[in-house]
Amino acid sequence: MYPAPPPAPQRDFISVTLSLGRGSEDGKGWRRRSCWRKWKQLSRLQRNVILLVVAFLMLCGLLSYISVADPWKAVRGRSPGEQKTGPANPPALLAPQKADADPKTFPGAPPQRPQRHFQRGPPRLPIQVPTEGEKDRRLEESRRRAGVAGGAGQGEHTQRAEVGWMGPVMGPWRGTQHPWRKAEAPTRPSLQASRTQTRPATPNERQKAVIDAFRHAWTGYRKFAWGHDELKPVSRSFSEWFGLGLTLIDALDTMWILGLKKEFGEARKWVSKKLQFQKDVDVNLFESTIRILGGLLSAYHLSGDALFLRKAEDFGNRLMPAFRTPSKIPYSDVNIGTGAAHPPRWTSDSTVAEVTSIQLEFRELSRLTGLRKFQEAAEEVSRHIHSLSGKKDGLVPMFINTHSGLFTHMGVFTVGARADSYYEYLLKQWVQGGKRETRLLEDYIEAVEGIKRHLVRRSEPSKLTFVGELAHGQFSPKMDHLVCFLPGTLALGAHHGLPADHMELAQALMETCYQMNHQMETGLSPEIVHFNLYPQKAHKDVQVKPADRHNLLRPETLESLFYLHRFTGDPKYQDWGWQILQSFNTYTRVPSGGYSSISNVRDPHNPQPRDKMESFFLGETLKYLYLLFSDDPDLLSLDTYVFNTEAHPLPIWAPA
Ligand code: DMJ
Repeated sequence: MYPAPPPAPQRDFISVTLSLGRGSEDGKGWRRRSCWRKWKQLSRLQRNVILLVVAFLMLCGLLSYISVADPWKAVRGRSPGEQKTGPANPPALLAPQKADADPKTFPGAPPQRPQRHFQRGPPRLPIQVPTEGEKDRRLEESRRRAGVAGGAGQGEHTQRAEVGWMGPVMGPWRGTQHPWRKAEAPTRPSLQASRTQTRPATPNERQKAVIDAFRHAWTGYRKFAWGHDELKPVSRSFSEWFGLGLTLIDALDTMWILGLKKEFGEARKWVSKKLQFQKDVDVNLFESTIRILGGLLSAYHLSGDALFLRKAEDFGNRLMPAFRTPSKIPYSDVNIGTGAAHPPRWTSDSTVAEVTSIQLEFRELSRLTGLRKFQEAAEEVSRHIHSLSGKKDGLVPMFINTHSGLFTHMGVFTVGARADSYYEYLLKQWVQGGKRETRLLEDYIEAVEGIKRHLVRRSEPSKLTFVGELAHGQFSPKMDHLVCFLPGTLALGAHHGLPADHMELAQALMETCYQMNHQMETGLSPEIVHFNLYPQKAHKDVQVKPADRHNLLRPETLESLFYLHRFTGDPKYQDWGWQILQSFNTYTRVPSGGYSSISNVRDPHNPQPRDKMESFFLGETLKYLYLLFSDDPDLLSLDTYVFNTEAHPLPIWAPA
């Protein structure tokens, strides 16, 4: 018995049998039949299904051809080098040429032909109405992605700059204005036009020596501290402060200016792939603003690469909780991961210099993003301090309380640590804003008068002009090396039309700062000096206490030499800077890579390396040296740029 046959399967599909090939046994019969007859034998439904399938397959083929062909075309269009590395920002990185050559080949190498690589950057920044909602943020972000690199149709709300062979040259300004600023007069966010730079950088011998020094420092950082905050060159390791690659970010624009294309590209890649701010870490508001925010903004302006602006905006947002205090005077520290902000453990005070030296960066961040909150928070602080009592002829105390908003530790006045960049930023904000904010100018001029009246004296026997300190009416002839920023700032003010005696004071102080280096056995200034006030035999003008003998590779003397040389053209300033560079090379250069701060500038036989290379050595010291040795006033023109207190150039906004 066979089991009953299974029921016929229900057909819920159409069977299409395509007989496109046959066995050899019936091949003859198949060939005799024409395709057409076979096609006719099919039902209408079967024919339609076949047509549909064929059409679908053709469509798929077409689409996959398009998606493969486009990138292929793009790859074939690039240079071999670019095909290999996938350039992060090809136009920008084309710019630096000459300095990228091996420094050893410089002396005898034939001069390269000038090359012109004009780029556009930062191109057509979208200026938008600030938006708070997430939907708008996303819209803004996508617009920025598309638009910062060249969003069309921005009309008059665009800015444009040309990036030349080495850094940008702001092109003819097309007048931008934030919608939210339209009603406000003082600071129209637009850039001054400047002369277009038509020549490439051909570093002179001294600039090549700076490039060599930078490369040596960078080699150490790259080998032993890559991605960490600071190099410890002697122990060939690193130290962390914020854990944000501080040296790398601080050095970005220096690499651009020095023409170090390869190094810049590598660092850019790190920023793109590794730098992230979602971290449970406390940062100091001031230090991270001037180094990280300033560094990113400047890298953005020079390279035109929107990556840096995105990072800057992200970072700026994370700093904002610091301003949430009863007085709106920000706390010194903020956790960029959690948003928790707080004063230092031992006090609820903030340092006056710190809370008044973040404005250039926050204002520029607002101008670029169209988000007014950054500028408002920072300007609220300076407005508050403008109207605060407790100053002495424009001089400010060193501390301010975050709860009461009042100055504390009254009666002590210095232009050194804790107050220095308050004075610097009064002038520089006025310059940045197109010289329209008279409140800032008045405060600055008053402060310079206060400095002259209360703090400036002359030493004996050489009559060096110096800036001392005042404590409760008592003058102290103590001067921090930090004060050596002042000659440069005074000269900058004079250049921008302030009284000529500011320039005279600048030149006198410059001589003193040089002597603070020159009179030391290593040729490097100590951290603090005391000047002799009494004409006694065998007393020297400059005296150093044992605890003050260290040198941290600071930039201030070189910073001022740069300004003084720029405005006077006197080559002696370059010669003085050259001497200091020699001293850095002799006493602080570590053979395996990097430079180290030292503990004793008075002992050339044992300067006692401290095993630390501060990020500002690359961010400031070497940058100012390189600029000092340039005889080209258009290289980062001081009519186009204002340098923040960490030497990061930011554009000057044009007057309305
Ligand atoms: C830098 O971080 C800045 O220049 C700041 O204004 C003062 N201290 C260092 C350099 O000395």
